[in-house]
Amino acid sequence: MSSPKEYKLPSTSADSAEAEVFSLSASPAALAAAAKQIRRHIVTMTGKAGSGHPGGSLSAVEIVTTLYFKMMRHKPHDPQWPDRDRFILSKGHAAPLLYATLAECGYIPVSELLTLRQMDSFLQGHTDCTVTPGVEMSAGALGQGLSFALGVSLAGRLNKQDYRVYVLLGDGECDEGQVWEAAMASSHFKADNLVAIVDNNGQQIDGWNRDVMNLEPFPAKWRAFGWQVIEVDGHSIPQLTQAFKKAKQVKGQPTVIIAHTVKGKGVSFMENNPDFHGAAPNAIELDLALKELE
Ligand SMILES: Cc1ncc(C[n+]2csc(CCOP(=O)(O)OP(=O)(O)O)c2C)c(N)n1
Repeated sequence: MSSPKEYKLPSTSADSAEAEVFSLSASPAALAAAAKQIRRHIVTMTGKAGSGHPGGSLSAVEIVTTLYFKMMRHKPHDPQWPDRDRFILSKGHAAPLLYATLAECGYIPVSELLTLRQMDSFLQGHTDCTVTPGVEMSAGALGQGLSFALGVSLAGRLNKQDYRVYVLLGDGECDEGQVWEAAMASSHFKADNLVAIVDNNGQQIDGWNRDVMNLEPFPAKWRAFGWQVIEVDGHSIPQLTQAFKKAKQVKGQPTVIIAHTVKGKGVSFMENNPDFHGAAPNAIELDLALKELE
């Protein structure tokens, strides 16, 4: 059986010194267009693959769009640039969201998105940092990303680098004890270059969090663990932008942005529908979804 091979950018790509730091004329209209295009990719990729996780990918589109298209310092043609800001996807099942964003930024060809979950593809169902440029951590087993992100943040401090570390967690993922061990350690070590964003869509694999494992009082828990807490509408790019800017001013403690979102956002019949946590749209549903996303 063959296994996925690492994708390398064509050799024309510039080296670290020459490659440009990504920038988009980040007008509200450009950001909204990028978000919509990413949503179209998510439903198309999962629909063509016949499997995948559209719901929790769609809920975090504005969070990831704001980071990659507005807030983060990064070079798509030099994914290993040492000074890049890091984005760590802890909820690794939202891989379609990350792949679509990386493609829209130019890390990988857009055409490759249709190979999602195929045997030899470098775009597997859960992220694999050994084969996909721009993916910082292999993920899929929930609960590990915040620990990893803290390590990356402390490495930056030790190496006297000023990059920032952003890690996206699911709210259901916060049922994992390891998240809270990492939360405790992050404030102990005063990791103020670390920002956790919780995609607070209220649902997980089996339905509503309040029925499976109640997380409330959620903001108070983070505060008790020593974090600066900011709550936003996770579909508002202006609110997310403000929150990321505010987090940069925080000294001596890490910041968590609790982003209130809707699972399946953007496609009416997927919104708040746990059936689309881990199931792809069929051909008719894909057609309907793309019409809604025109
Ligand atoms: C350690 C671990 N346990 C269970 C799973 C199975 N699983 C995949 S997604 C998921 C629900 C995650 O919920 P949440 O973090 O809220 O993600 P979202 O709703 O945003 O997709 C679960 C339990 C897993 N991937 N890893």
